[in-house]
Amino acid sequence: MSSGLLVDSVAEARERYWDAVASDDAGAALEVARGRLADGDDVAGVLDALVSQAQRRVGDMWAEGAWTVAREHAATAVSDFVVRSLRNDLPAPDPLRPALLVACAEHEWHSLAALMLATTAESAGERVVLLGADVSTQALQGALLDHPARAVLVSSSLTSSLTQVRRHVETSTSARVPIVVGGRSFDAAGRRARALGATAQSHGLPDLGETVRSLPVRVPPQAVMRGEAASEAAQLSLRVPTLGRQVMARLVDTAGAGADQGSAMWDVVCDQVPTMVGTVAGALVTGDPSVLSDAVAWLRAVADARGDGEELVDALLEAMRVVLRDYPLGVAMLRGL
Ligand code: B12
Repeated sequence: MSSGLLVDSVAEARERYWDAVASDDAGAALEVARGRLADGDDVAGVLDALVSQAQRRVGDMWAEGAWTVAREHAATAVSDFVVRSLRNDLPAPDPLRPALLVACAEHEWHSLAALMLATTAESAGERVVLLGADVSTQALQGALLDHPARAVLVSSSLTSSLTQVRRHVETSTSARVPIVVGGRSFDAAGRRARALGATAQSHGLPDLGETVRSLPVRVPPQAVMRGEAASEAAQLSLRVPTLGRQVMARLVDTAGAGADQGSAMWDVVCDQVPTMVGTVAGALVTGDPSVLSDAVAWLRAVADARGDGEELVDALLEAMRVVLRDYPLGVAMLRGL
């Protein structure tokens, strides 16, 4: 599309954007996004209507087995380029304004969401310090010391990141700074965000400005979580790599012989082992079994879309029940599935 032409409807722009993403054409994708801005849409609206939608579709294409992981990465790179370019076009914010610290949970590599948050907030005149992917407790503490902060915004896509989100809640509130959480791992009703002690949850980009404006200036500190479930979650999340290897070994023993180890679903299930183990911790720390049941339902849907592997999902859950035997509350949740 040439830059002079109007993109006359959101639906049409969305399809043009998707075509550009799917054909790896970053220039064309940026042109569609800039076209929407020229037509009067704001940055939050453009990111929401084009980039969020496209990324969801990217995930669906992979889940259905229609796209490889490499294709998924290429498509994400196009949207990453678009968002960075739009961010680059924004005027510099007031350097004296208290900053919004935008971070992903520790071990969380879904950084495009954080980049979109940063861009949306900057387009509304906020000063943002973008800490990016996989932000450790120490890194967040350092940033809180380095910058007078209005709030911390944490993004978490993986259900296995919820325990790490809680650590950011403790870190941020220990400096009395409000913390807003969001991302795919949260539920629409805000139950998980409340359980983690977040000051607020915001779902989409369009309501981010209002959420930030309505935050208190200071919040009370949230002490380290106590109780059996929280302590099981903390121990489990620290041992995810080891437990993941043990689950994997058991899966190979029990399901490996019968299953086609060359099948696409075998690869998917093996890839998901650490996420699923960490998801048990996520369900425990939020006291919300649906964290686990949603993740399992998603895995079953992937198996279903690919036409095989339901029994592999069952074998994975059985291996987890055996390997996680020292985590009785987690096993009880696994039994309840
Ligand atoms: C792209 C992608 C990746 C890329 C990310 C690259 C990048 N630079 O971000 C890479 C390749 C790194 C990746 C890796 C993995 N991924 Co991935 N990934 C995706 C995918 C396809 C899109 C994510 C994305 O870009 N979303 C775009 C943003 C805009 O959408 P969003 O996250 O929903 O955020 C919106 C709102 O929630 C909100 N928001 C988000 N955060 C916040 C925070 C605040 C404070 C606020 C107010 C709002 C807010 O604003 C956004 C705009 O609307 C999703 C599928 C999907 N449907 O989301 C899977 C997905 C999230 N990944 C998944 C998985 C399992 C993985 C891996 C474990 C796979 C593997 N085996 O390696 C790893 C984990 C890596 C890690 N430790 O983090 C699963 C998660 C399942 C689960 N149970 O949690 C999904 C759902 C898989 C899928 N295909 O459907 N992934």
